[in-house]
Amino acid sequence: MSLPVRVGTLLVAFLAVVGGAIFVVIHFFLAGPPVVDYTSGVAPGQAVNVVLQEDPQNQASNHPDWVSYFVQDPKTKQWVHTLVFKVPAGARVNMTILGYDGCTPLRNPFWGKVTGTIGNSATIDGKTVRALDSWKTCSVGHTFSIPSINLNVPMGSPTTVAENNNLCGTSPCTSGPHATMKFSFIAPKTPGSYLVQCRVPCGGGYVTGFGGPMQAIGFMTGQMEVAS
Ligand SMILES: [Cu+2]
Repeated sequence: MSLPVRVGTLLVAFLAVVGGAIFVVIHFFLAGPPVVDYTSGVAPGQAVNVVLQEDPQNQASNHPDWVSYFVQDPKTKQWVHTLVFKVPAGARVNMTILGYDGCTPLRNPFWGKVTGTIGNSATIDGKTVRALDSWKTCSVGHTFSIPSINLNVPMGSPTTVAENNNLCGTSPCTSGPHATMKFSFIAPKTPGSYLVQCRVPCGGGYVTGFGGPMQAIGFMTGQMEVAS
């Protein structure tokens, strides 16, 4: 082989390795979970209807056994594996959350209280609630909380032992025992990113239950993007 051919071959091989490394970094380390947009086509002052579900697993990531939220795309109605969604500033946000996961007791009964919603209440399967006692009954799966606006809503779970032994096993869930939570709140007037966090120690297999999905964006941690 002539020298130019050898140099050329070496260069091509080198660039292939560099390209592969760049792909790995961008694809696995820098790419965040997708943002589901609830702002397009919404007139000023109009309410938006955000639909989520929380599941015992996800089958949509490198960690299929982690508990996770999903967000429904308002246009396609497809479930997207993420907990990042965008709403208009100052809009009324009507939330519907399907709770397919089983119950886990809260570390602090304070997180069983509904705060920051219109009326400081939510409905679970049509019943108005202001607080859930996760120690008295098996009743709380996760929480949906946005700390900076004092929003905290405990998510109801299927309540019976039979239901908890027979949870939906393929995510995003389309059937199986679940509770349906509804509540509304007013999005902040200031555009920006607002942290969304679950307060149930639902990171099974991690120290104190607060690792894994609890600290991974798109699972039990997310962001509400408020658009200007
Ligand atoms: Cu959780």
